[in-house]
Amino acid sequence: MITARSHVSVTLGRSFSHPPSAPSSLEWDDVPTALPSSPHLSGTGRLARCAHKNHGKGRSDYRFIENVWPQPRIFLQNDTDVFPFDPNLVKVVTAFSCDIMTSSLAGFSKRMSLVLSHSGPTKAQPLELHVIVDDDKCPSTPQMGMVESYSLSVNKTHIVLQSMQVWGIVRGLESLSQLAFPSPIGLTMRVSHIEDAPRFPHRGLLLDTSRHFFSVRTIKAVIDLLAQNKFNVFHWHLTDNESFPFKPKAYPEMVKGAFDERHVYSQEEIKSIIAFARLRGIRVIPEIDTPGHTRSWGVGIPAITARCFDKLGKEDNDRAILDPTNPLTYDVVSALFKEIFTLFPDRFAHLGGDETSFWITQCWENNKNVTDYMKLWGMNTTSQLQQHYIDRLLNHLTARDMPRKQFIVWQELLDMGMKMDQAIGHVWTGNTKKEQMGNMAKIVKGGHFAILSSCWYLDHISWNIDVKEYYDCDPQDLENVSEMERGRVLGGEAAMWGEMVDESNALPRIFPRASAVAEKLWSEEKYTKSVNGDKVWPRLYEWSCRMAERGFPVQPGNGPGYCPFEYQ
Ligand code: CP6
Repeated sequence: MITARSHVSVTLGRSFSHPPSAPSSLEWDDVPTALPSSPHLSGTGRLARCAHKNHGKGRSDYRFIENVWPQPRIFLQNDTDVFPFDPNLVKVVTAFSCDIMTSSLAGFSKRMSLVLSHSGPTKAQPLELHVIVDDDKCPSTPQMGMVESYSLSVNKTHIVLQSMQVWGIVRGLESLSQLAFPSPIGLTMRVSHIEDAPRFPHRGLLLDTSRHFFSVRTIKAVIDLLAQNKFNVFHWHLTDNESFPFKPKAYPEMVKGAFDERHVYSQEEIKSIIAFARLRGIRVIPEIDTPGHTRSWGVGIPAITARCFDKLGKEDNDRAILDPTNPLTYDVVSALFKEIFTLFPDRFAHLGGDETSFWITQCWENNKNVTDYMKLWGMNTTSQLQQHYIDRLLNHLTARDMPRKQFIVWQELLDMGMKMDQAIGHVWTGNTKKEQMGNMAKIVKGGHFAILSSCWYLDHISWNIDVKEYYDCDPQDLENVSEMERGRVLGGEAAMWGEMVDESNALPRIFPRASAVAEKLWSEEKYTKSVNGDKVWPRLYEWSCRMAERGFPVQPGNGPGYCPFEYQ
């Protein structure tokens, strides 16, 4: 199985000293080896042990679920086949050399050492981890279409992890880290075989850094958790009405739109976030939302936002849409996009375009300067004016000196009949599942690729966790669409709008709820459709405990319980 190229061996992790004895709430007869043995597909048999009615024991049971999150496509295990594992005794054997792999191995080792410190000493044997990557290249950046599939075989003497590209290795190491669990015999690993591949190529989280500012540290923690959940897109909603946390080199006065000078992302910080995300196989897609949602733009350069008036002609100072009549608007927008397109290496960029209608009425229809401009250009409707704005914008964004990008826009731009060839539609509206799916269908029937967010609003909270509803929503449950149209669904994004979250609560609000979305977008359609609130409960509880144990402040999975090692 190992390729014939010359192999490099490195020892994983530094030497590690165990605490004398780690606390354990387990009884001996609870040890996994006491469980019935029969090879089976995970997600069936043993999950029943963790019936959620058993609230008293609930969370501690997580050690006995053969959980990998999200659920792998093929996952074979034998209940009794476990062995003591020590990350410090793992020798990595590979012919592949790439910082992405090295960094993932280091992350794996760090996480394992942490769990080891909770497990007490093990009597582990040395073991070889063979990493096989078919494609020699060390990619400069993750992109749409990257290969994330992998196969993983684990036994007492060898672990073999294989993928076409390094991205599959990154995903496979996440799975491997979840096959290990603390037990009375110390850190324990399961003999397993996994064949895995994502269902959708676009699996993201939107984070809004305009309504509240998030530190670089918190953004990196979010990105690390995204990778642990096998997401692959961080959609950065960078600017909006409330603040403009960026200082363009071409128009530095725009930074006046930030909350204050401390609440700004420098180019260096953005680069460091992108580099951090790259090592985890996470694409960073920037969104600069125009022409609406731009109140903060006018703080630095008032002339580029349109003046607004009510029906009686009284001025309303809520200037939150760009002035499409001012040539300076296009200069600023194109200079800003040029910087953003250069800074962010992803081939996709999000252009926003949402919720313009209110401001179009107030600030375009009731603004004499704007209506005069429309007459001059022979335009009868503000819809034509918005199309005019888009055409002029696209002219700049596709100019020769601009980095080439594939554009994503919010759905209503396409719904309003705006012509934007090749744009990907991002669906965010719909009060019912029927409406949401109808909106998806409209986009793909119009010949566009589509991304779904409507069902996965992390800012909408209820007394319990909303995962059941998250599972009930499937991006491809479309009526009256052809197979080709159905194939235009690229995936989806959980959306963390920033009004109600800041540094203190964003992480627990995102996870583990976004983990349900991660599974919906990664795992097989048949599996995620079979998952209901009851069925997912023990797995999600285990997974939330694992993230907590790894040092992330995630909220409880759902219902009462405890983790053997809670976040602190
Ligand atoms: N901000 C921006 C928002 C929303 C959108 N765009 C939004 C509005 C209502 C709901 C969810 C999100 N807060 N810029 C729409 C895409 Cl329910």
